[in-house]
Amino acid sequence: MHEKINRLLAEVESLAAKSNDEIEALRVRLLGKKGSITLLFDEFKQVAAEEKRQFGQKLNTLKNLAIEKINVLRENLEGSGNFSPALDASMPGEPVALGARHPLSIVRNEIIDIFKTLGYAIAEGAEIEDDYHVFGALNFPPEHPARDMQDTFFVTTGDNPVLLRTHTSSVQVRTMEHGKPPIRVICPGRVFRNEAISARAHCIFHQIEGLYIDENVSFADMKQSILYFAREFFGVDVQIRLRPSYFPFTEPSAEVDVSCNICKGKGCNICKHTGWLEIMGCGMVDPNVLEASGIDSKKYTGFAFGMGIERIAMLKWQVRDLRHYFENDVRFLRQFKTV
Ligand code: 2U9
Repeated sequence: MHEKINRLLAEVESLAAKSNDEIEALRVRLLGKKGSITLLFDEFKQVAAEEKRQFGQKLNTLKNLAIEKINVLRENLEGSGNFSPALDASMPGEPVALGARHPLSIVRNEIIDIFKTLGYAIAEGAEIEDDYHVFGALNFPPEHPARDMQDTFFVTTGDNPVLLRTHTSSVQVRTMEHGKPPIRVICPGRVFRNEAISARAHCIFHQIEGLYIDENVSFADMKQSILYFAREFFGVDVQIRLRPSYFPFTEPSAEVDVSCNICKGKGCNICKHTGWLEIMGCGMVDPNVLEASGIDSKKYTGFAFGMGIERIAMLKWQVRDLRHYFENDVRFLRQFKTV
């Protein structure tokens, strides 16, 4: 092996070439898959353990020398003017693989754009909040289960514990504290709930909530705004229905369904043969909530609504398992590429 390395060292020292093709032929002969230096590396595997260090160093020197020599030959050829570039600088470049927006961002942006046309401003706030802005100001009674460790991630304990927000409503509370009606605001953001992860639930998810407060804002205004949103998002033929519900922060409250966009209301697996899909909750802001943030509930009324972005995105694209949204598997994400 010594001899072979020495012979190749001498050969490398005296390498010469007149064209790009000759240089490439030399490279393949020495360093290609079956090149003499590459084959020596295969042979090296059989060398006795005590000799490995000595041979290894020599072999690496040989390989580096060969690479360097070939590079020098290329540079010299370029400088000599005999260079015929393999690369045609006038050719269009290699296409760059562009990324795409995450499906949750696509849906969030679409929803925001719809409410922007109705004059809503966008507000964002902190993910780590205090109990007062997440629960207290929203009329949650002290014993409400959401205030339990089993439902909410607490950062500190005490009189006004710090926690990971379970909804973006704290952003609307702070908007009310700092501003005066009319208030028309849409609040997108990440929220956290202490839930087991499954196809239908996650401990982190995304919400968009909206709040509209002014004089004479009515339940009919809310219904019409939601119908407008549903038709813009799901299509002009969509119907909505409201079912009575309960939330501590709104009274009266309702769940909103849209007619199933898959079976057009006839009944299918997606809508569980009901013809309807639940998309959001809504209601008239409870006077206690207005008063807690310094808004005169005798003068002003308002409505609010909230939806989970994952759920809306699942309905839009018939995604059956929301864990796909968090795994960042490019095979999933590529399907939402728009360019
Ligand atoms: C203030 C006053 C009222 C926000 C609202 C809902 C109804 C609602 C859920 C939808 C699915 C949460 O993501 S989800 O689990 N939300 O049903 N949210 S009304 O009401 C507010 C917010 C702020 C000051």
